[in-house]
Order: sequence, then C-alpha cells, then structure tokens
Amino acid sequence: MQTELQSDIIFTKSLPNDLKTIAEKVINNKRINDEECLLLFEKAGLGFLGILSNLARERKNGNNTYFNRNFHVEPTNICKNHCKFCSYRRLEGQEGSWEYSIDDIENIAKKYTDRPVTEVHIVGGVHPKRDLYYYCDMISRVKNILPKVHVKAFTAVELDFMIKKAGLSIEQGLKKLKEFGLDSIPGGGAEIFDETIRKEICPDKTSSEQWLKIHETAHGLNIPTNATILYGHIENYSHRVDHMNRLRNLQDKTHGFNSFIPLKFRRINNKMSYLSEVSVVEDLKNYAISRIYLDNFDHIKAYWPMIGKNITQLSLSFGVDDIDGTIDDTTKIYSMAGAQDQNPSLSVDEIVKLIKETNRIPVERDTLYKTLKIY
Ligand code: V47
Ligand code: SF4
Repeated sequence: MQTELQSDIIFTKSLPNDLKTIAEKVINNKRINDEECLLLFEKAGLGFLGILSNLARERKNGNNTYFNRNFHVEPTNICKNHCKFCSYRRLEGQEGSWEYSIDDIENIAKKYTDRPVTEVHIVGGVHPKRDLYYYCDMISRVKNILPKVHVKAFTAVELDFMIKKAGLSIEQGLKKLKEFGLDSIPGGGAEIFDETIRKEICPDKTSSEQWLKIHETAHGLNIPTNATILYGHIENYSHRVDHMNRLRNLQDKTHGFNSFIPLKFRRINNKMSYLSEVSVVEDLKNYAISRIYLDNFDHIKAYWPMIGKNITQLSLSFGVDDIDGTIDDTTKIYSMAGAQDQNPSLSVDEIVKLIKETNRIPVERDTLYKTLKIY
C-alpha cells in the first residue's frame, strides 16, 4: 500500500503500466530484468529516470560524491591493436608516437613525492615488444618512489597481451604483478561485449569472454577492478543491456568490481569520425539506467575529463556518485579524441566547488572508497 502511494505521488497517473511496474520495483529495492532495462532505454523520460536513479543513488551513497587525488601515467601510445574508435594509437616511429623509458616514468613519479596524491592510474597502448617483466619493473620502481600511492594499472587488454607474451597463465601473471606492487585494475578495454559489434569496432582486441575472465581471476586474487562501457557509437540499446547483464552476473559471483564507468564515444581523429556524438540527454539516460540496473555495483562514476564539468554536475542527479579525480593534466586519451578540456586538471578546491554547487557532499576517498576527508 505504502509503495503504491509513494509512486502515485511521484509519478503521474498517465504513466504507462510497464514503466509503473519498473518504478514499483526500484522503489521496493527489487532488481529489474533485461526486458525492463531495455524498456527504460526505449520509453522512459529523463524526469522519470532522474527520480528513480537518484533514489537508487541516495540509498547506496546518500548525498556523498566521491573524488580522489590522482594522476595518470600513459607509458606509450604505440599499440598493436587497431580499434576504430581510437584517436590515440600510433605506430612505432610514427609522428605523434611516444614511448617513455622506465627512467622517464620514475621522473614523472618523482614530481609527486611531495604532493598528497593517493593513486596513480597507469594505462596505455599494447606495445608489441613489452612483456609482463617489463611492467613488473615499471610498477615496482613507481612504488619505490611513491610507497603509499595505490597503483591502479593496465586494462585487461594490456594484461592479456603482456601475460601471454611472458608465457604465463592469467592467474600466474596477475599474482606476479601483485607481488611487484599492482593494487587494482582499471575498467578499460571492455568497450561493448556483444561479439558482432566488438568485431566491428575493435577487431583484434581481447575477447569479451577473456576480458571477463581476467577480471574474475583478479577478483579471486583479491585484486579489485573497475568496469567500463563505451557507448554512443554503432551499438544499440540491447547491446548496452547485454553488456551490463554480463557485468551484473560476474559481480553477483565475485563482488570484486568497485565502480562502473560509462565512457561516451568521442569522434575526433579516429576511423569512426563519420558518426555524430550522442546528446547530453543520452548521457544522462545512460548514467541513470546503469545506476538502476547495476544494483550490485556500489558506485557509478562520471569521468569528468571525457564529458566535461557541466555534464558531470548534471550526472550527479542521474545516479552518479563519483567523479574520478584531480588528474593533473596527465592523460591524453580524451583530449586526442575531441574532449573539450585539452589539459584536464582540477584542484581539490575546484572539485569541491563543482560538487557543492549541486548540493551534494564532497568526499575525498582513496581508490577503495575509504573516506579520507569530508568537505
Ligand atoms: O577502453 C578510447 C576508451 C578507455 C575513445 O577504471 C574512448 O577508473 C571515448 O578505461 N571515445 C580507457 N572513449 C580509459 C578507461 C578509464 C578511464 C577513466 C577511469 C577508469 C577507471 C578507466 O578509453 C578504453 C576505451 O573504451 N576510449 N578511445 C574515444 N574515442
Ligand atoms: Fe590500442 Fe587501446 Fe587504442 Fe585499442 S583503444 S588501439 S587497444 S590504445
């Protein structure tokens, strides 16, 4: 009775019955199924999605909005793969390619010895000549310089290649990396799990099955990970639902994912530039539906360097509770693909202001969501 009353107050009488059933489920904290998720993509309005996703968000995280102090290291943009959406990859020796030596990376890390960063995010191209032992050396040398900093490094796609190249199993490879200082794995390389779309947009990338296997193996070794989706290109809504379904199933099994990060396809300087980018409405819908559907993920992250500060602020009313970190102008993946901010960097004061303007509570966290400071 209480539930019906609640939904009658919030939603108009003219709301179609199928959407009303979904609203009742969310209000009663019940899981929605794949058909219902698809219906939300196809039929639900933004106001409706805002109310439901905000309910789900506040149930999990209240008004808290998380961020951290982080920087990126992108060791190379030389990559053996040919993802059509990538604006970043270059061939060895090609103009615009880079390849840091481990000494270069040590020098980057040294810049942060006196600064209160808590995380380094290391991710780059799949360099054809580098194997696991090279990357073990890299992270152990970063850890030597910044012993307290959490090392979140290498997408499942990079891991797949470097571990196979070293002739080890995924489990052996991940154990080795952990020994040398790997603390968690970022969510990249997931793209879209549907095999037909994946073959079209990133033909030589690690398969969906293998991506999921690597994350499952990591969770089994107590290495937490994130998950992403690349949306707004040639996929349709069923592909997004299928993608989230595979993640929700794995999360039910392992509980090893920290956050889900929807990544909006950006079209500049890549082989998919013939497509237009999706609207802000589509971005907000996507955040909201992720929050509603992925009921076993604690956090939904809006990656501000990709969508910009304004949409990031809006996203906080559509299920998002995390906006990543200070970044310090250390990533090129999105600026090279056409993101507005060509030198992404936010001070803690700027992040706090951005969050407070939306009447949420800024919470500085570490990578594993331990609260460090409430502003
Ligand atoms: O997998 C590449 C994406 C990802 C484009 O775990 C593009 O905290 C849009 O995974 N348009 C790598 N996206 C970045 C990533 C990430 C980012 C922030 C936080 C975390 C985390 C992970 O970047 C790739 C791919 O999906 N990407 N090119 C493009 N043109
Ligand atoms: Fe390589 Fe990653 Fe670009 Fe694909 S998205 S081509 S794996 S750098």
